[in-house]
Amino acid sequence: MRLIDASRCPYCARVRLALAEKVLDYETVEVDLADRPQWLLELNPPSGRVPVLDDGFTLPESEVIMAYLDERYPERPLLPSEPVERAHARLLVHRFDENLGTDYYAFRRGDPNDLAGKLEMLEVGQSLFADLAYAPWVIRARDMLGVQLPDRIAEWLAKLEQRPSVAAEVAVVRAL
Ligand SMILES: N[C@@H](CCC(=O)N[C@@H](CS)C(=O)NCC(=O)O)C(=O)O
Repeated sequence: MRLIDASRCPYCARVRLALAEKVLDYETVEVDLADRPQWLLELNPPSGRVPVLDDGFTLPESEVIMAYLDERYPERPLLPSEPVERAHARLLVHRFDENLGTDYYAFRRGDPNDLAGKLEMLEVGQSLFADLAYAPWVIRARDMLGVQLPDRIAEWLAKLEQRPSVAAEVAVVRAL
């Protein structure tokens, strides 16, 4: 298995976290986001976005890759087993932009935003799948952007960081 990856990309981090949770062996192809290779534009047209997983076939989109890995490698599940809880976890991730992403990127650009309000309201601790899908941005908000997390979110992240997968991602971010 191969992951077309970029250390600083939080969408790639979702996939790194899922692969680490599943304890799967994989190779990494690190891409320079500022100088995307032509082969990547051809692999994932038109933008050449990362992440892209190669598991004998090519799969882009972090949310889809996480769900694929969970179904293909069912040991150590990420999604809950109960259908209503599974649906809720997927819904939470599907609504990432409105729940966090849009305001995170507005904050990063210095545009008007409600990142603080979105962090206050964030639904966490309900499923590993959703927690892993949101954690890359919360880690970057704390460790790269210097955002003071609400106590509830700081405590959730501190607990999540006890997982080797998340601790490894924190180390990646701190080395950027
Ligand atoms: N919806 C995609 C978003 C991936 C994404 O935006 N990746 C960034 C790097 S962090 C990228 O490659 N952006 C290039 C572009 O949007 O043209 C996913 O979930 O995988």
